[in-house]
Amino acid sequence: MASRLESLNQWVSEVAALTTPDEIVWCDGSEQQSEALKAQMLANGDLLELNQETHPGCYLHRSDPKDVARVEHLTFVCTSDKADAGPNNHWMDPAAAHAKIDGLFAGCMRGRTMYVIPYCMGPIDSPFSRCGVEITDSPYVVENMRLMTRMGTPALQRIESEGSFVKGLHSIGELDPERRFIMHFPEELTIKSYGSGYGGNALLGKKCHALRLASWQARDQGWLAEHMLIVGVQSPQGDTHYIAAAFPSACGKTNLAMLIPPETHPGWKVWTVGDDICWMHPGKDGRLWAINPESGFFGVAPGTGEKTNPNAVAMLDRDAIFTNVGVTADNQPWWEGLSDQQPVKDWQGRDYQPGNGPAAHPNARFTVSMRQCNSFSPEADNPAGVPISAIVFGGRRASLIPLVFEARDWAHGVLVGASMASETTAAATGAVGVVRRDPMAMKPFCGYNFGDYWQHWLKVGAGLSNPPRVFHVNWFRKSAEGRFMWPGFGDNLRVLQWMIDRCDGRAQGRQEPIGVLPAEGELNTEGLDIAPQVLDELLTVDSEGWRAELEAIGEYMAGFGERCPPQLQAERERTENALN
Ligand code: SAT
Ligand code: MN
Repeated sequence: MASRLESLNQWVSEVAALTTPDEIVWCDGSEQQSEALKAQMLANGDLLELNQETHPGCYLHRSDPKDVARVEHLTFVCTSDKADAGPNNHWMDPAAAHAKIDGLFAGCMRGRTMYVIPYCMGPIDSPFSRCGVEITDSPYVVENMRLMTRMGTPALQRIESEGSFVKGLHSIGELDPERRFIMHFPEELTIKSYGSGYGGNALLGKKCHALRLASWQARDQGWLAEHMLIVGVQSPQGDTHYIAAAFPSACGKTNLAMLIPPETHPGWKVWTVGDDICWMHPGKDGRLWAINPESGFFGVAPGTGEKTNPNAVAMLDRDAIFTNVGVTADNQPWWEGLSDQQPVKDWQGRDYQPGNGPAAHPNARFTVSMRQCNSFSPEADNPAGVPISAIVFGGRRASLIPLVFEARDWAHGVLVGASMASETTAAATGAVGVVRRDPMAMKPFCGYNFGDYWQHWLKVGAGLSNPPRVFHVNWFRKSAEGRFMWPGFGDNLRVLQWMIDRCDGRAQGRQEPIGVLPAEGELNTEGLDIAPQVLDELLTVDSEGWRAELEAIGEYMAGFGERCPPQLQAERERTENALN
């Protein structure tokens, strides 16, 4: 017996009977256990040592080349009523799903060790945190979970006193894409994942628990589980506003979360509370209070460099796991956009040849504790969370969508979030660069019917006496020549500054049919190298284009039938009428 909680021991025994591992190890989160696991992985090639002089405690993992991203087409939400999963999810009948995946799990851990990982999503002492146990046969998953969650003995103690937990069963199986499923049973608070060792497919605390299952729990319990970064923006006067921002995977959440203010902004400081997931609860003061359920970053490596994200580069020189990056001649990790050094090996361990494609896989990742980040906010450990002043939605849109606009009010903000769209990225398998609807950046992560989810958003907002303001941004507008029109990165602070001016009543804004845009002179462009006509274009509302966009949004929402809240269609019509 390894736990004081009988239901946990019982489940571990059942899983062991099904998967028949040689050995069972309970993970306590200790340094000792972690060192032993790493030594074992170094011995069997799961991990490769990187240059320990330049990168102490850093290791490289090369995944199976056919296992490099989330697999949305193999990800299922298994609810007793299909309509509860909604058109936004792949669905399977729960009994059929269990039968199918248990067939794969049968005997799959023979010759392997089964690890039992108790973890807590959120600060151990926060009432907003939720716990789970992941069972896995991948030591790489154990080490990643140790960085990404509060894992081990304190989590187990909380689970034992609460008596309930999310059950996550994972096996890498044969890493065969034909024998791969990521299944969610929200009614049973259970996840079963087979056949992949990569990221969100395998680190079950992240997308599977903290978004798909948590969004379901949040709906029942009156809170929001969202795909958002959380930052504190401190002004030279010393006041800090917390902002939560939703962008699809690989659209710059990590960069925005660690933003370094431009030289024109002395005295400004950005604090990182989280870079991917945000749980928000209505507070007694009528505001939304947010925690980051994670304790580490699983960030996209390519494109991360001194210019784009110096804070990330600085935190990656020690105690980090790199997955599918290249290496230099002196065995340092390398990816496109990092430095002028040349790679000698690519992500598959082949001699680097440009003809083979990039040295790092486009979805190559780093895993690191958030405590290593220079901009880490101690508020990330605050059990009460941080109060949210603004919610920001955004996607990659080459045309139409202005640099920034503010929704009229909460209900309009829900429409703005629900009608988000973005070009697809390498974070999931499939075509890259195709514009698709990605409401609240939750398309791959909402554990239930989007119609119900939008209704829940409306309900939560209606109960807030002091709701956050809601904005939409687009850092990715391109000129006719295909060049980005907005410099982005540190200069995005200028846009956040305008939002804070709106929150504090310093900026009047300009009323437009789609919402409120910065009035002439309100966006701080001091020292910014941008042509006035480019800025104009970034802040223009193209009525013609928007009419077409609203029509497409209407069609998209109609796909959710009766479950789509009439209030949302009404908001859409309001905008449409204003445009006409
Ligand atoms: O692979 S993950 O789902 O963890 C990363 C992402 O897509 O955001
Ligand atoms: Mn993400």
